[in-house]
Amino acid sequence: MTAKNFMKTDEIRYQFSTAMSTMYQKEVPLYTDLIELVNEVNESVMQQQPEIKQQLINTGELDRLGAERHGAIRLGTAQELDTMRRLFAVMGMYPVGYYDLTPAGVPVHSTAFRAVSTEALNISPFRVFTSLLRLELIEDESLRNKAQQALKNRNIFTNRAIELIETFEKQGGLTLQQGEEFVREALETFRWHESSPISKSLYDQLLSQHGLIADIVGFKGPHINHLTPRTLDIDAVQKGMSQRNIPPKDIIEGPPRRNCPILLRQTSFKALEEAVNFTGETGSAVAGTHTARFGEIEQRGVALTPKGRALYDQLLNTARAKLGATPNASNADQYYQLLSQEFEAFPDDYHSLHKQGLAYFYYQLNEDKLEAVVSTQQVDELVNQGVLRIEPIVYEDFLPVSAAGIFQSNLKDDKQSHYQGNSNQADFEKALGRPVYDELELYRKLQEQSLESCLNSLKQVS
Ligand code: OOG
Ligand code: NI
Repeated sequence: MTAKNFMKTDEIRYQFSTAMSTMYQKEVPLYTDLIELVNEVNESVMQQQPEIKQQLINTGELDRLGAERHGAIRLGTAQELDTMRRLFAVMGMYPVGYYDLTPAGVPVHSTAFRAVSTEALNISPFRVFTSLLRLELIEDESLRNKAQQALKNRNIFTNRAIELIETFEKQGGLTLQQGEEFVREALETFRWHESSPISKSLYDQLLSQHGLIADIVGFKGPHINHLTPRTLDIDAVQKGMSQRNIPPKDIIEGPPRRNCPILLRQTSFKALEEAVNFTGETGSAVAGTHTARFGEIEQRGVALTPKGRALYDQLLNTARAKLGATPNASNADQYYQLLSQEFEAFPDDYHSLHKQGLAYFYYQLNEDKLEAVVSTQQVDELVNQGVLRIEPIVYEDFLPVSAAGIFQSNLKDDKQSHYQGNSNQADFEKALGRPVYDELELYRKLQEQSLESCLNSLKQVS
């Protein structure tokens, strides 16, 4: 079989993300309302601010705007994570970044599986925030053992999905028919289950440790716990949710509202309380409920350099320290005010962000300026003369403080927990079976490649 007979991994990812969205909309109808709201807001932003639409055209993002979504899952064992890595590779998704959530009282560490090239991202930007439970942080030994046993008893992948992963690895690809079958089989892993294989009493014990532990150990599989469309105006969506009876989370996570969005702002609607039957060893069902699944919205902005990220972290931490509490409904106004005050120190126009080395940009040639050629190779000079245009490289990843806020607002029991564990990227990568990509390195390369290609074209002109 030759490579050209294989279904493109980008196409498999595209189909998978569409199938996932359809499934989740059936499972959580409120999510459909959210998508409608987001589409309306995006349309109106592009009508009122044509420059934003033009920017999306220049960076190739316009066509993917409506398809833009991420999801999240939580896994229980190293073995599950390792197989999940192989499953995502079939769809051209690779682990990028390491996020330690334990300092924020959430006993997991995480990565995001996503496409890595601009081209592939523009075909389908679908990504999955994937967390691994740190069972070693449960101090109660007997409970830890019970949790371990429950995880050992489950197999989250269908046999056919595993066969198709192996076929992919052996052949170097899947045929169209195999690819479509793979999408159906892989989807099974992410489905919601109304019955829990553990007893209600074990579930309650796990829940009293941490809502997340109950969510992972209590179910047959890692149900997708949210999907997230991308909006161009998250404040408008936050307001719109209340008007449509979609109950929003109290706080928008991330940076404040700005003219030039940076990184990522996120909010969600609160998780549903859903009926679950707990079966346990006895096999007779006991009725209960579980709270885990929600819908989220994200507004993405320009990716920051290490220098920009350090400034972001510093300003965010200062604002939160001044607030002196976890942001919530009762201090929201004060929190936003502190945040805006602190972020006055963060330049809010693309040229300053570029000049000060705070953010990553694509360089593009302004074709109409090429006649006035060009006696310099100085990048800043070329930008000043308008020969090179800068376009923001959108941030494709996540933020640990924001992620912790999203986790916490959607757990049944949102008491603050404290864990002693050290951040441990090496352990995570051992479980994963390979190192994660460094996201900053990926952005730096995109910027560098775009510059090289501009300078090459300029050489040819002059
Ligand atoms: C993941 C929460 C993190 C995000 O967008 O930051 C996340 C989870 O709740 O499993 O999805
Ligand atoms: Ni999310």
